Amino acid sequence: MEKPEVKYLKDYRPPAYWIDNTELNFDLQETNTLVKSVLNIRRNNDLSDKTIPLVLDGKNLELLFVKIDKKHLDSDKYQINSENLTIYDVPESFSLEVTTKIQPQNNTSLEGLYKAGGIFCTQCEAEGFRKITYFPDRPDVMSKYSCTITADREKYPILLSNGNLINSGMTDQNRHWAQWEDPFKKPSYLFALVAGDLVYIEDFYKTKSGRSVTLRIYVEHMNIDKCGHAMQSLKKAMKWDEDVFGLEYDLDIYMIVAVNDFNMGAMENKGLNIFNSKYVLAKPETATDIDFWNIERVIAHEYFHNWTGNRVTLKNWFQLSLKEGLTVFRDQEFSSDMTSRPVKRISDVRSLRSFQFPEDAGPMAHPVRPESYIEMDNFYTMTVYEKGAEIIRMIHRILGKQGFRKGMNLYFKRHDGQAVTTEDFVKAMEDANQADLRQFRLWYSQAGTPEISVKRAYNHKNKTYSMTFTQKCPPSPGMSEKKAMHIPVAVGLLDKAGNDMPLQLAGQDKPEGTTILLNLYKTTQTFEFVNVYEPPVPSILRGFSAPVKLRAEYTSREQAFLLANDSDEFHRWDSGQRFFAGTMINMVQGKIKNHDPDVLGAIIEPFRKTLLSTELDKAFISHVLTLPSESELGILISETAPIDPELIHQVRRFITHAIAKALKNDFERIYQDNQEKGLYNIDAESIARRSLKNLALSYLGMLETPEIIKIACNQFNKAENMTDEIAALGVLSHIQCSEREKAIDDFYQKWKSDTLVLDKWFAIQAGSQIPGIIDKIKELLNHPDFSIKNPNKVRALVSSFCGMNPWQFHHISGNGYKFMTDRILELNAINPQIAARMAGIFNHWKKYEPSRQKLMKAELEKIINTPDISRHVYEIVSKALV
Ligand code: 0A1
Ligand code: ZN
Repeated sequence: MEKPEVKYLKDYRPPAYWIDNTELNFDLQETNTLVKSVLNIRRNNDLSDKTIPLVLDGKNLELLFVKIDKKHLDSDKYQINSENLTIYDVPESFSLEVTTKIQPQNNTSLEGLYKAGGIFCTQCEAEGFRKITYFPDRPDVMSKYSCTITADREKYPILLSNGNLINSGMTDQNRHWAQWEDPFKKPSYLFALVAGDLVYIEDFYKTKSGRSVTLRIYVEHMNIDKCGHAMQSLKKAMKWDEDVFGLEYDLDIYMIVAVNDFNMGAMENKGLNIFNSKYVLAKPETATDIDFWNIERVIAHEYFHNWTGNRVTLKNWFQLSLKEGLTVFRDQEFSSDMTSRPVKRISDVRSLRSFQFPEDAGPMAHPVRPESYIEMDNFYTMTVYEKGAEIIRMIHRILGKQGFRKGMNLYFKRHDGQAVTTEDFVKAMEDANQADLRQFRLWYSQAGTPEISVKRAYNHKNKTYSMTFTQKCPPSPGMSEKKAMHIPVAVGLLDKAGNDMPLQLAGQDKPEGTTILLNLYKTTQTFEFVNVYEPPVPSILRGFSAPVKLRAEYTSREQAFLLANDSDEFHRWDSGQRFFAGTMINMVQGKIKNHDPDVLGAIIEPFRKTLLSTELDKAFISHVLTLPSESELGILISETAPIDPELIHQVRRFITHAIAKALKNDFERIYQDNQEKGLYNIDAESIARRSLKNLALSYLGMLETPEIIKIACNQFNKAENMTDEIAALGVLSHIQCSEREKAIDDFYQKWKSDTLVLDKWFAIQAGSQIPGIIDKIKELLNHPDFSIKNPNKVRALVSSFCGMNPWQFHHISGNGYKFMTDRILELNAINPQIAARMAGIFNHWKKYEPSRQKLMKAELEKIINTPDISRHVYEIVSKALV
């Protein structure tokens, strides 16, 4: 294909025209939908050039009429091409009326206005509004919207848009209409419309200033009994944002709609959030504990966007992290307050390291504030979201909780109602605290994960302890030289007994606490602690105070010691993971022999101690005892050697099996002791108990004995909640036995009418460790309940195979790779966004051993040489091939 255009941050120019009011009129029909828009347009007089034509974005639209100030415009006064409508010689201020025709029922990209499962709905972020009508589809053009929807009354009894319902009525016997008005100015990406046969649950929230807000969750009829948890989550989020940030909701109604066909998790459209049903619907029988948590998190995330994203929005898409990094930070803090802070931190860091670190070291590496893109949809990345949140977390640490709050207050005071940049945010933080974040800003502009090494030395005579930190950041695409960053590193020192030492830096007159924040500014920097009464074991990067790779060169004895003693739970967990990973990596690399009893003993003893601990929180125990996955091991290995997924699989399997065998009795006891007592509950303690119990079951499952199969079947058959049911099915799914087949069939029969539960059924099979599972997966592509058009189904069956089954995906036959390429090419024509996400699976091909490299490269070449490849897929694949 021709090289698509690249957009650059440096080319940003303010808009030439403002749109003060946008009046939309939708006539929803079965074959054609008519969209009429009336825009009040005003030239941006800040620009000196008064002759710039009006350029509107539009894609896949059929233009019917254009009128200026109510008069039809002659066709020689405007021009259309596949991307724009350009109108020349327009007055300084005028009204523009445009009527377009679209076919939402044929729109499989799930972007713009689309119809799926009989429901009309929109997804406008990032650039989907241009698929609805001609408009300056950019976030710095903010406008007041009103929206009138007309549709068949029986098929679409519910008609929704942003803001407040102003009026409604009948046009004839069969068709009705509703008019909505949003009093707040917003960019086009926050526009939303829904029409369908939906029902809702309703509740109310009284804001801290005493206003009553109506809360509604709209779903398909059969899901009305699964909305309670989402509603409770929303109310908790509203309260939390008032308590922690003083932020109140601003409209009289807040609506959430759940749809099955959705590219992402959810969307924060003003007053009318549209959600992937996966993040709304839950009852204990159908949703797991993790699902319940995710719903609470995503509901909160979208709600928090009302301030961080909607009230203060983006100047351009390069600033995406301004709303996403900040909102992820807010949802993480919310979840920490609702559940357990250390456990939340552990799972967030685990996912950051598993997904964001590799992204930042691969061909798609980009700064949190990117400099360029081909397709914005490809930049909804772990870097923009999760690394962006880490940046905010560092600011929070550096300024402290109160300083951060002061910064937030100033940010809203200055920028409410505006479209701004990450720079504006940092400036507000700085100004509110008289802080200097000049060097810190590099976190936004430099890609790559900084690496920190530490040299430590204890001086017996002077009782001093010095730590010398050296930072470096590997080169990224288009950015070879990196400057030293401002990196906050939280440190503690443990004495021989495992207690925290009081910390006193040279120059301080007394100790200040037992965790200290060391600020690194230079490439190499030394810190000296005084009055250190014995050689300590340092606990470095407590709470994961910065998103860096730490090369601390701990001995395995120190790691085991920290696992047993560190008062910082994050670092305690991290030490355990490094310890377990280190042993497995040594085995993969042939540095130690599999059957060395000392090696196994060295792993099993700390494992047993943690498993049987009575003081530790059970959720924490489950995290510590979840060994680094095959993918995580691959990432660690790839830093020094090529990845061989088959070898990693064998070693990890060997170790888990050995642990299961050695601790069989302990696991059985834990399994029994943590059975449900009394009623099922979703409080943190019950969730932790179930997770430990099911972890024990999964280790026992490694033994594949008839006895264990019986236990798993028993749990599967008796389970009254999805957490236990799916955990048991998961264990059976890896064991070749007749009980496995029966359980898979029974599960299908029981849940065949619940599409979200069927996603779990597909995913469990895709993750099965039974050799040759790819044939089963191919067969499932033709299952009547599978649909390549539904992103959740694609993620369940196709992505789970790559993610949960790396050794089979990377099978040396290349069959896994071919399977993926076929899916990517199939999806390219249906839904380019999802196709591009799938294509990312080959991003790390260079990290593998030569034969697999060659195979993956061939697939990438096949994709890029396919005619009609979308811009989305082109961007990912062309960058991977560089
Ligand atoms: N802004 C939403 C997620 C979202 C992002 C992109 C989309 O299409 C390209 C759709 C939704 C959020 O952060 O929740
Ligand atoms: Zn978001």
